[in-house]
Amino acid sequence: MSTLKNRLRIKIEEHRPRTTKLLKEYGDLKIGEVTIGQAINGMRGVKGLTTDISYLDPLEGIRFRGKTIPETMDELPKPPGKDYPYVEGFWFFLLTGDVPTQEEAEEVVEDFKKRRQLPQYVVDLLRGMPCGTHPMAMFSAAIVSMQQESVFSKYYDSGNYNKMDAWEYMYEDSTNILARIPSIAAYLFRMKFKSDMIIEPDYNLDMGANFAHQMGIPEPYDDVARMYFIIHSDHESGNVSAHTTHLVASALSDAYYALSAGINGLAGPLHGLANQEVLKWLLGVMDKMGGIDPSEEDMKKFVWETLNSGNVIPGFGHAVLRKTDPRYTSQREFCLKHLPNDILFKYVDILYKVVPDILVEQGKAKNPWPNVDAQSGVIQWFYGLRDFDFYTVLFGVGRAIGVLANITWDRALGYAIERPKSLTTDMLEEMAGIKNK
Ligand code: HAX
Repeated sequence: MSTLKNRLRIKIEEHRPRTTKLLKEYGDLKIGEVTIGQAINGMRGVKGLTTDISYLDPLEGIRFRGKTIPETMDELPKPPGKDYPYVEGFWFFLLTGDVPTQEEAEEVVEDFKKRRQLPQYVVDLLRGMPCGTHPMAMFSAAIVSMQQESVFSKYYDSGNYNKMDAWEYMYEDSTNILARIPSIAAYLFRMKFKSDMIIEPDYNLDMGANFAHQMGIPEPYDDVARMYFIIHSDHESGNVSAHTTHLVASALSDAYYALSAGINGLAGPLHGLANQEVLKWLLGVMDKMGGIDPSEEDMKKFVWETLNSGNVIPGFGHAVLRKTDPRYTSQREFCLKHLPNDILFKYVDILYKVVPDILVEQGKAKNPWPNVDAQSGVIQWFYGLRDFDFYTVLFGVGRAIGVLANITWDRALGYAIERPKSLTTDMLEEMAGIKNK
């Protein structure tokens, strides 16, 4: 058994009594209440999920297994000479909560290489889809097409299904999926947007480097890939992609079904697709301002005009966060190092300087600070990814790491099938005392 799987087994055995005790002895303890507003408006803030993989603090931002993004980037093992950690080592970290040693991370890198090969039927499927198909639909279809390989599903059907061992099969499916999806993403990118000039995988490379290789983009895009996949991996379990994956897996659907469903949620413009919307807006701003180095005064004027015409400033604000998104900061630091003179980055930089004060003065947004999407597209654009429709696929590769770690733990802890209760509008009116008025 691999070091990772063995460590995970130990962690699961250590953790199980905690969940059992909470359920048995404190199961009726109230941890919150629900208002009519929450029942109608997307259950915002309702405390109804448990995960130990990540936690989103409104002021500190995301913590993966208790560590901030800078701590994660700093402490995890990196390929020699690189600035960002192995994605495979990050997978070890999300699953176990332990920072792997260099050797442990590299063992996972080797394991992923063995699982990387794409089945021919996935290639055939991608090639057979109508040319107008959105890359997210192709990505999702490719993932679910591999469901026939699910060892979890076969185990469930074997007649020997044991709740205590189910996580092992979920882990195997999840690892197989993760090892393959960067190649699926790169394949569909080259097929759709690079005249079908496919680049075969390099089995000597780690996930980040192989992704850059298959995309056909030179260094430091390998580090861009590592950073991008890590920062987009997890954001608690209530967001649409994480929650959907968890919900589908709660019916004991396997990881292929569950992740494909989560990816479909990520494709929505209010979720993952927002990153391309921000970049489109930014290019529009640049166009309107003549593509020249903008002055702060000109930018302030433009921002006020945008707000006064009833529009929001894309890339700013957040439903939970109340400070600059650390995922924004991480990408900003990369830009300052690698593309400080890029004109698009200069626009982002100047917006960072002027927008928060203006939003505070306007007094509407609860969070005047930038979110992850204000930066994401700029780096990809700089490295030649000019096809907006592909951006959310990149997000999806990253998001898979977090949600697959979550559903592996869901099975380890035997989380139940999800089944919240619905009420009718009549019932809500009755509770509000306005029925028949
Ligand atoms: N520009 C102008 N006004 C803004 C604003 C912004 N960037 N952000 C919020 N507001 C306004 C809202 O429109 C709302 O106005 P009304 O009362 O007139 O409806 C008011 O401030 C209060 O909103 P809020 O409570 O601060 O924000 P929400 O939780 O409702 O929404 C959003 C969070 C991210 C959707 C919001 O800030 C927004 O629209 N931002 C711009 C679009 C954007 O950046 N989307 C990417 C989100 C990235 C993400 O969440 N990734 O996970």
